[in-house]
Amino acid sequence: MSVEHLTYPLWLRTAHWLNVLFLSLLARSGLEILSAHPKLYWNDDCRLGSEWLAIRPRPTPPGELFTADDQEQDWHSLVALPGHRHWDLGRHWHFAAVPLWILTGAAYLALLFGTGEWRRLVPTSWDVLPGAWHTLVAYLHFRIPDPAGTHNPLQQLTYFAVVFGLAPLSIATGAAMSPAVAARFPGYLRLFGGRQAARSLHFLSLLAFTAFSLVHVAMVAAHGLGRELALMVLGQVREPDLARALALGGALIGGIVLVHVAATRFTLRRPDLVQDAAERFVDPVRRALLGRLKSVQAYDPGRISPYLWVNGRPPAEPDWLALAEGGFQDYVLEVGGLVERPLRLSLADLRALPARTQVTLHVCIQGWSGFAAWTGVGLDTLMDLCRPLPGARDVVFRAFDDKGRSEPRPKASGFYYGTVPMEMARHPQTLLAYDLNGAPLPREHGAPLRLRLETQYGFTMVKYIRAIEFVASFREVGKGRGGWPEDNLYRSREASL
Ligand SMILES: Nc1nc2c(c(=O)[nH]1)N[C@H]1C(S)=C(S)[C@@H](COP(=O)(O)O)O[C@H]1N2
Ligand SMILES: [Mo]
Repeated sequence: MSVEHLTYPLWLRTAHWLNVLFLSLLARSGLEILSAHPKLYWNDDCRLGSEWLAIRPRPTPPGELFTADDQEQDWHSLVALPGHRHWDLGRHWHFAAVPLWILTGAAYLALLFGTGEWRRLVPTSWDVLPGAWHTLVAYLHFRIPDPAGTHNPLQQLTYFAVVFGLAPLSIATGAAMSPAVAARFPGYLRLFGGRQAARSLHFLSLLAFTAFSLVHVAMVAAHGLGRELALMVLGQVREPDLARALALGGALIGGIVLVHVAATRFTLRRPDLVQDAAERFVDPVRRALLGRLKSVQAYDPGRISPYLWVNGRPPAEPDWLALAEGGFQDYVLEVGGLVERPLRLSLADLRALPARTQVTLHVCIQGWSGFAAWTGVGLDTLMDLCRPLPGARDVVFRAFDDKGRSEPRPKASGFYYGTVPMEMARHPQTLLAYDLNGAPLPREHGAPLRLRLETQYGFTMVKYIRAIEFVASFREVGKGRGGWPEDNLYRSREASL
């Protein structure tokens, strides 16, 4: 096929430029998410020092309690969307772009196979392999093989690998990072060698996409910027059109840059509106896909991680400190709100109720994970005792820690809390845990009582529980976003992915 005959239909060109837009948004917001815990592992325990990649690692001050929040980094808006420790907001962009990118890809594939265009992309003969080799050798000798504009064998093979290998891999590994998917389909994680391996592969696919894009742009330049841009914006190469192609191509790239700049500035200026938009348009998609999954995790006790990371330092409040000094002998859990029978339970009362133990994978929204055995009372057992009224739709878990006082470098202050929809409160593995790995909860892991929600990210599992309250809606609690991180860090209450 000579260059005069190579034409790109409008839908193909549209898909190409949408792909550039969404992939670049995914890359920058993905890096923002990585800045929350810029370490990559192959083991799901995230053993200290076992990371294969640590970006700009910092030494930890000796003697201090070491928590995951200390690992967070401030990355520049040039690489991360929006940058500057706003990975909660970066997540909103990431999960807004994911469905749009996948829809673009699905439409592209449908049209590709519907129109016969696929012949240009899918190799139909093994000759493509030696052909690709010869093309590569030619490039390495700085010779431009074949008439410019046609898909040479190397180009065909590369595009094929990107569309049918790299893109599905990044989607599949992205899905594997969902705690809900991991909880419902533990076998799916094994496909990748675990959650951290999936996370590592997800990052490596970003590197592969970046390498592809750089080489792709270099090739476009090498083959003649004007001609190639004409193909990519006008669909065909005709000499008189070259100037117009350059202008149009420049405008498209400028438009994409403008979207990035506007998205970054708007997010930093009006994070509340970005959170609103995510609540309205992004969270319902995640909830519809993942919200109903129930955890079936039952890992072997042999899998328990030697070290479980800590996030959220113990309360600095005098009441909790006094209770801790007394071994929580005087601790009373208050259960109230919209219930038939309010309860006041000591730790001994809780331990007298039927107990459950589960070995599960804890997944923090920042990226790290770890296996642990949790023992406690099923929340359903407690609900059978207090009998929530029909109007109760959400359960509030209030904690002892005021984050403004418990953390050395707090992002915000106020008492930690979380809310759980009634349905999830009844999940078989929803647990009020008082033991970790067979011993009473250590202080830093939430003594004397903490929540386990095995399909959700760690931040939903309130530690240092002071009281439980049944309410008509989480909207009437705090600032109405569903929890302390949601109220103060613009995080989504949707914690399945
Ligand atoms: N009260 C309270 N609960 C909390 C937090 C906190 O800061 N305060 N941090 C949350 C986060 S972000 C995570 S990942 C888990 C960490 O549990 P761990 O420290 O036992 O590993 O607790 C969650 N529960
Ligand atoms: Mo977390």
